[in-house]
Amino acid sequence: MNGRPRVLSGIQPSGRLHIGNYLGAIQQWVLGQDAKDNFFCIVDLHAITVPQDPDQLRLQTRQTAAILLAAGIDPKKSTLFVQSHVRAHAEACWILNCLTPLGWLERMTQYKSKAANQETVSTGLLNYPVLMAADILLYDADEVPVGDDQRQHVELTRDIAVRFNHIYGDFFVVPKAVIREEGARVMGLDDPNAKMSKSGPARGHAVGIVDEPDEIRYTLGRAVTDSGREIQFSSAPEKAGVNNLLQIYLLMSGKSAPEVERNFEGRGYGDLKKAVTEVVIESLRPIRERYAQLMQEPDDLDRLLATGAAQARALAEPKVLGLKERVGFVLPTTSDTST
Ligand code: AQP
Repeated sequence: MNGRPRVLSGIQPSGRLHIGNYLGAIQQWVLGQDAKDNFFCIVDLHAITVPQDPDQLRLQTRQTAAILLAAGIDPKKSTLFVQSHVRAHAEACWILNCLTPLGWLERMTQYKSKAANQETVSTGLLNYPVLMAADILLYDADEVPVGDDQRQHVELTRDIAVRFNHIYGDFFVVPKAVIREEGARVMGLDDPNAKMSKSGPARGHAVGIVDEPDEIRYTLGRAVTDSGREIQFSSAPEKAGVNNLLQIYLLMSGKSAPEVERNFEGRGYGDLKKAVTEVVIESLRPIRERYAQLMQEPDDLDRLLATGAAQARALAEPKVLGLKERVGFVLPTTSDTST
């Protein structure tokens, strides 16, 4: 690790990955790769906290891996793996469940909003943040780069780590969330007051990272704006649509906020949408092309994920053994490989 901060972050293979996932998380993972010791996890155990079709989940898991690689996650610099390939995550989750007060979980806002959309709410959905704490704490991660929607879960991870350390003695690193100011919460294009989400409406809501240019034109062309004319960054609720488009433009173009505003001075919303569309299509084009190549070779993807899982296990397994030891379990003898 060479004294570099250790980073862990995850992404659910729960649907079509969108530019909110890209700008809130993946882009910062890629940009931080050289300076950090990186672990990126495709969190399939998290995905099943809401119902998933098994074949679709398998496909989405490989698609997610291919998107991350196409976006620039480099297996020589980062460990990329599938959560369920490292069983220490589920084991650590159980132990942490047993010291996490129910009330801490019941007040999680993501739980409340996701539960409201489910006919039957699984206990897994309630426990989701504890599993996320296990993901992070197993690797002694210092930093967790995420979008703003995950801020509360990282805070809870810190609380769980502090509680464990208090009861059993210093054992976990207490991590911090790393949330960029720009792109931390990309909003839905059909409703700029709701977060862009994989589980949003099928069309018009999100731009998928590997969407075809025509689909991107469709979505951004219909983006909700307002009845005014001002094209400026603004936190006013009535300007949320225009502000969202400007944020997307800023992050995709690499320009500064004053440059972006100057660029649109005296221009109308139609021009804004066209410019955002072009910059999004061109920024995502190399990712889409590389993704298509990677998806032709699923065996290569699986091999790469197997290597990542072996690297992850090298850290997670000793850590979970230490965890079991702390809470008082009799550890298996070295000849017993089943645990
Ligand atoms: N709209 C967003 N803006 C900025 N960042 C976002 N992230 C998600 N949506 C936005 C960040 O992407 C990373 C991976 O997210 P996730 O797969 O763990 O799931 P999520 O946060 O629950 O995101 P979704 O896309 O809305 O998925 P579903 O619909 O399945 O719940 C995280 O760092 C997240 O913050």
